[in-house]
Amino acid sequence: MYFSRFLSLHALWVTVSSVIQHYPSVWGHYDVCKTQIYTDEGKIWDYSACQPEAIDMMKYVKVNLDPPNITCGNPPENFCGMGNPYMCNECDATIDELAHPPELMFDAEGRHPYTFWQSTTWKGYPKPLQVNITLYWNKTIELTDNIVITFESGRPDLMILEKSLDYGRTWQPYQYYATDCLDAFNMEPKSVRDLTQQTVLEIICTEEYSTGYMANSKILHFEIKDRFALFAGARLHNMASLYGQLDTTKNLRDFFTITDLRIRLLRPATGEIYVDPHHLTRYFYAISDIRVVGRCKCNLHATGCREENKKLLCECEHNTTGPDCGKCKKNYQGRPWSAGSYLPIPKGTANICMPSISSIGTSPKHDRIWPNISSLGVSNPNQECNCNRFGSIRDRCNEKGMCECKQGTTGPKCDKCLRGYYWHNQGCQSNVCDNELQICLNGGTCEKNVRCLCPPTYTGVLCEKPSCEGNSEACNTGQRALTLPCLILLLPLIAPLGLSGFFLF
Ligand SMILES: [Ca+2]
Repeated sequence: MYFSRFLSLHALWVTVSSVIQHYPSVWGHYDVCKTQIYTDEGKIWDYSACQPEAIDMMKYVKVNLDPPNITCGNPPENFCGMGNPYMCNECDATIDELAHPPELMFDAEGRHPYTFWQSTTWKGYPKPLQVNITLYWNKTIELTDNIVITFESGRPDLMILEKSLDYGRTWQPYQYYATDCLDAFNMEPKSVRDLTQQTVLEIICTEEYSTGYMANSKILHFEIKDRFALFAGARLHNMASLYGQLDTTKNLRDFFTITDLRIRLLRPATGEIYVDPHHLTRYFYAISDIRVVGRCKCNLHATGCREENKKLLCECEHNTTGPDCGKCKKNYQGRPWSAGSYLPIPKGTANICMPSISSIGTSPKHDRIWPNISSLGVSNPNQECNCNRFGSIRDRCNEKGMCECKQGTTGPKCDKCLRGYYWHNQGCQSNVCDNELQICLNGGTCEKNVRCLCPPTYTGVLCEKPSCEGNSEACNTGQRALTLPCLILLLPLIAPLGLSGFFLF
C-alpha cells in the first residue's frame, strides 16, 4: 500500500515536472499563439495568449506640425547661440546642409553634430512661440519603454506631452513639463518617484526636464519603465505581477496605450527668467531625436505586426481579424469576441473565436477545423470561459457565456474572493479572522485570515478565552497533556512518510 502511494506520488511528480519543462522558468511568456499537443484524441492545437515583440516605433511614425510653416529656413534666417548671441548660423530650407526639416527628428543618429528639426526663431515676441508636433501611427500601440526627446537648443520652459487613444479625435495630457510648475500650470511639482501603485495614473507636472540651457542634459523623458516598476519591481523582474495588474485594470492598460502623441511646445528655453528682446534669434525649438518604443496592440491575439500600404496591421490568430484583432472572423461568431488574457500566468488564455453554429457542417473547411475545437471542448470544457474549476459551480460557462461562481467567490472567472473570504486550495472559504469583522481579541494577531495567533494567556478561535481560567496549574499541565495526544493523532500520518522514505532509499 505504501509502495503504491509512493508510485502515485511519483507519477504526480512526473506530470508536474513535464508541465514545468514545457514552460520557461521565467514567467510571463506570451510569444506563442498556439502549440500542437498530443491527447488521447490525437493532435490538437492548444491556444495561448500572445503579443508582438516591442519595436522602435519611430520607423513607422508619421508627423504633423502645427502651424505648418513653423520650420525654419523659408525664408532663410539667422539663429544664434543662447549662451553667445553673437555666434550665429543660417537656416535655409533650400540648401540641404542648412535645412532642418521634421524628418531629422527620426533619422538614424550616430553622426556628429546631430541632425535636427528646428523651428523659426521667436521674432514675433511677445506673441507666444508655440508648436504642436503630432506623431501618429494609424494603429493602436502599447508603450513598453520611456518616450525620450532630445533637444538641441535647451529643453523648453513649458511643454505638455499629450496622448490620444482615438486617432486624434480626443486628447488627454500625459505629463506637464515646466521650469516652474506652480506658476505655469498651477500644479505642485512632482517626480515619477513620488507615484505609488495607487497614484500611478496621476498626471503630474515635473520640473526635472525643464532646466533649460543651464543644465547639461538635452534629454526629456516620459517615464514608462518607472511606472511599470511600481508593479514589476525595480528591475522589472516580476513582469507577471504587472501583467496580472494590466489584465484586471482597464485604466492601467489604457494608460500605456496610444494611437497618437502630441508634443505641445509652449515656450522655448530662455536660459534665464527674462527674454532678451534685442536678441530674439536666440530663442527657438530644435529637436534631434524622438524615441518611442512599443508593440502593436493586438489584444493578445497575434505575435506578428507587419506594415502593409504604410499601415501597421496585426497578423491575427485565434480566428480573429481587424487591425487590432478586435473582432471575430466571419463564420467564427460562435460566441462574443473577447481579448486574450495574460492570466492565468504563464501562458494566459487565448479566448479564441469559435465557429458560428450555423456554419458548422456547411463548409468542408470548417468541418476540418471543428473537430479540433470540439475535442478541446470535450477534454477541457472550462477552456471556453476559463472558469476557475475550484471557484465556479460548473466547469463550463452558462448559456450567457458567464462563469457561475460558488459562494464567497467572484470575478469573471470566479477566481477571486469576496470580502470576508480567503482563497484556500480549493476555492474561497470564509475568513476565520480579519481586520474588519472578525478581529482577534486580547492582543491576538490574525495570520492569513486562517487563525488568530493568541498571546499565551488567551485561547479560543478569536483569543476570546483566558487560557487557564483561574487555574494556572491545570493550564501548565494542560499544555503538556495536549501535546502527547496530538502526536498520537498525527502518528498515522507521519508513519507512511517514513516508510515511503524507506522504500525510496
Ligand atoms: Ca536626428
